[in-house]
Amino acid sequence: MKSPKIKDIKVIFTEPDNIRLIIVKILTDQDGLYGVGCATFTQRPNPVKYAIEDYLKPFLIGKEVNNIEDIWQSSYVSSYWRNGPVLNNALSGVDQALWDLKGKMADMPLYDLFGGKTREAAAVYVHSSGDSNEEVGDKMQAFIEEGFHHIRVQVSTPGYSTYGNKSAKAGDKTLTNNDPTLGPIPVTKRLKDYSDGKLYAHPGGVFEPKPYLRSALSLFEYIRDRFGYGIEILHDVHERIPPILGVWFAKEVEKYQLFFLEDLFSPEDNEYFNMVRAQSSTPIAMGELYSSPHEIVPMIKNRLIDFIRIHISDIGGLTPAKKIAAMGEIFGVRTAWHGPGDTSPIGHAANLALDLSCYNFGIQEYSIFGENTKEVFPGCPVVKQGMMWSNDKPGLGIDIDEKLAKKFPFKEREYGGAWDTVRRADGSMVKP
Ligand code: GCO
Ligand code: MG
Repeated sequence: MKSPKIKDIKVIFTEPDNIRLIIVKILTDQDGLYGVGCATFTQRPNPVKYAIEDYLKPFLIGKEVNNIEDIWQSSYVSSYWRNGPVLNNALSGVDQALWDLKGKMADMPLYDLFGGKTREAAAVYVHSSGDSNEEVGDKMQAFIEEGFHHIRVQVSTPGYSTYGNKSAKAGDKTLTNNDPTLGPIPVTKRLKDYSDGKLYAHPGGVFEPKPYLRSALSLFEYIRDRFGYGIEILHDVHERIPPILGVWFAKEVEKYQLFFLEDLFSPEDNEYFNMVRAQSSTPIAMGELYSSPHEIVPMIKNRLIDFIRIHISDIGGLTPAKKIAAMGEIFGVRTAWHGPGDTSPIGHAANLALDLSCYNFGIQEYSIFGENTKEVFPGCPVVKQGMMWSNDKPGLGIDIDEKLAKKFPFKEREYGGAWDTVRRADGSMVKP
């Protein structure tokens, strides 16, 4: 079949539910035939847009859309220096749009193109967060009644900034300095000093590892007391603790039988996963911060993780993700693609195409789509009874309503939308 050619490449910015999303649309020389892809790097949208409009677009106009692998390989090295979240998100937007086009031309949903379904639907996990163990438990109960079976649990550490919850605000009265790990300096004073009061994407504050670890362990004890072991619970450390405490924590939580423990370390501390493997059988998930094959391959090759948590657009799209999933299958590592609010519904549809077709699927993270988001993206994957279902339409099976998307322009943000600045009580930076 003669391949259509790329006629234009558009970048669409929209934030229907207060999270900045980046979409790529590839128009072909066949009227009405186009593809869509996710290029969402919510903290740095502009460089992704420039990388597409100023570099990939002139490089790709006129190329045949059939040749996805050749376009991916040549685009990947067209910058000579490669990898990293900016260039990979730009590449992902193009790549996912080409796969969407491939499915439309073959009149097949993408999972069929990838070898067909290995399961009817993809089990998802949702987030239960709260300022107390009881609040987390109550939200869990509601999710269980909706049919969810996998739930990520995160609780606030009283008086501190905690990932996955409202953070302590400056001068938070619940702060106490009778915590032996903090020493004599009045913590309340420190918090007032360091919070600059500006609005971050995630409000910052003071984080201390030991109070966090104690509150997380008390949460797991509470959850297992209240719900038993019939429900799967997950937890995201979000890289904030000194690595050796991560090794200790992975051992401490064994008795709570987590489905997985996520982001114990920052990517810079990958070597510590060797220690965890030697001392603990807690299932380990890592990957959302990886944006290069150099970070990913050793983790799979050495079986240092149980779940691949990669943010697919951060590694360049479906073309590399398919290969990483296949490598995972050979090494017994399962997939758990990153699925936060800052993955667009188009990105979630791309996750789902792999979830349904890969034998070594593990679990799919699902951040509940907002009402505006569902309007802007007709064909959003449907989630019911704790599972994500494909609509079986050709390609990714989802679209973007450009007119509606324009009604949700990017809002102004402090510092352009920086990730929150979280500091230790002594003022030193906490690395996410
Ligand atoms: C998760 C992630 C997210 C990230 C966010 C960064 O497990 O879903 O940790 O919450 O923090 O996607 O922009
Ligand atoms: Mg995470």
